[in-house]
Amino acid sequence: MTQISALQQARAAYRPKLPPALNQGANIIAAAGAATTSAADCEKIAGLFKNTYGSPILTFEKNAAAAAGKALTVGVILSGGQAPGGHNVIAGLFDGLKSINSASKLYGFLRGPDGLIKSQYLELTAAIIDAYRNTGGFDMIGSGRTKLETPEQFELGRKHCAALGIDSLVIIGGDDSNTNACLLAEYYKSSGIPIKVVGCPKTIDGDLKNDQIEASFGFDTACRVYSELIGNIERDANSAKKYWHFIKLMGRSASHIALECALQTQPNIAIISEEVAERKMTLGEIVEDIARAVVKRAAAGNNFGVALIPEGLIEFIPEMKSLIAELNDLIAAEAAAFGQLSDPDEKLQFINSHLGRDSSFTFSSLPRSIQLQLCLDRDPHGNVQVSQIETEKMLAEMVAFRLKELKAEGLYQGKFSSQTHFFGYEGRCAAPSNYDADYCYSLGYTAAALLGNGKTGYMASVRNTTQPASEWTCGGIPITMMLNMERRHGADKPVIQKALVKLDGAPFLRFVSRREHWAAATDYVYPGPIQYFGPDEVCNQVTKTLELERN
Ligand code: FBP
Repeated sequence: MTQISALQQARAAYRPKLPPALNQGANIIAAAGAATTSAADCEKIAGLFKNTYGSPILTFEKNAAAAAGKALTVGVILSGGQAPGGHNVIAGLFDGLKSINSASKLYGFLRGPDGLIKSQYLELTAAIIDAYRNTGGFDMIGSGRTKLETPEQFELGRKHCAALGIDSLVIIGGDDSNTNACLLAEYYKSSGIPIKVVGCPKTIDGDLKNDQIEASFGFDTACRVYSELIGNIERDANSAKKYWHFIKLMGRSASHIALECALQTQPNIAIISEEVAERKMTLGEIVEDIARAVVKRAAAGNNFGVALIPEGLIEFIPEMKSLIAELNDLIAAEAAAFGQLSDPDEKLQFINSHLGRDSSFTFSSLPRSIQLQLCLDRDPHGNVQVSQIETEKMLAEMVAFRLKELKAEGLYQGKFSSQTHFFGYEGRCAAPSNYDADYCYSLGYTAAALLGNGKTGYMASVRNTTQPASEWTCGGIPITMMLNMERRHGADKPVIQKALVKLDGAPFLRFVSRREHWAAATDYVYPGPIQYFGPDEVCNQVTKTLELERN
């Protein structure tokens, strides 16, 4: 980085806040609670994690700074999609380790778990860390989606850590990466390998949270970026009064981002995938609901509006879910024959002729562009890459078609013209909000304190974050406590329970209580850009989701 922006320069000087327990440094003794159990399937999980199961919740309490602790040599890995604040986790970890003993060292494994497996790393010095404080992105060391899950990979990890003298690993990732951190911790402990493993909760999707983990980092900033953009579009829609905007929002599976953005911006429509699944809605019913809202607004002279669509929607519509499952199996089973086809029409014909009756019917009802997107390459786990499916275009097209029918029946007299957008990558690397800057730095610092205590199989936890940082608490949650057994790729596997939107939760209920009004009225809220400096109510607010969930 030869030139940095004025904002980045000013933000470099920002000193993230820490929970009071850590203000004197990370060399602090943890208070342990009672033994814990897993989220479900206790017997099976206990059997799989004989050495790490049942560890107590740990809390760091404010006490006098202890004398210097043992120097630690730690490796850090960024895993999965980018999320604002990742650099601050590393900065907090670095500062925490140095506060324990100035001779502590931190290595960053490059491009995610691959860096550990291939022994590609960078020693993180104070100069490197300083250049990235309070910045967005994961470019300090890069990230990757390789899954760390096999004993062969664990062995390579051991070998490469031993070569660098690494005694501990910090894995910054989502539910899958933290599940794997737990497997790794168990493997090393059961094999008598003295490498400790600690995780940190990351993902803009907001679906790694539970009673102990209040939020995954990055959600706050990403939602603020999207809400700014949605607000701008709402204002444009209300100025020009001629477009319906269909906006798809990231979130691989859960609709937390769409819900939070709806609460922040009050659009006319927001679809929540979890509700679609619960009500077993068909694609036709979703289209009908949107068309009805368009008709109603048109009758009041408003031929414009804004609709939010969660990225993961398609997999929550029962008929689409079956179709996608069938397509995944078909494309895997017929990979050779399917791979030979280059002509799109031949591909579609091949798929249609191999699908069962119901799926073939659903497939045929989709616009051609979506049919082709559903046939694109799968991700490394054999799943459809939902961010590549243009659900927003599909819905806009299907609503337009339905409105034509209604017009022909004399039931609609308005004008319908649509614009489509997808907001995802725009928010994943934004400079972290004050919340994420503080939260992430505290998570990294807490991870250092856990390692200073010689703990393994824990996730760093910082709590009470709806209050000022002076009231935050921190500690470690045994990852086994978050596990349950789920069917994955034909086998029962221990995984961290993914937190979907709860339909009886306060954020969704607030949305439900307001959505009819928002659909008919034009009651938009324009949040504007993230503010880093200024009054508390402008720059130090928590997300509506967190506020509603915790208060
Ligand atoms: P993580 O769960 O790894 O944090 O990633 C989340 C996410 O941003 C999703 O919202 C999105 O579907 C996906 O990553 C996109 O993945 P990619 O970066 O590989 O395109």
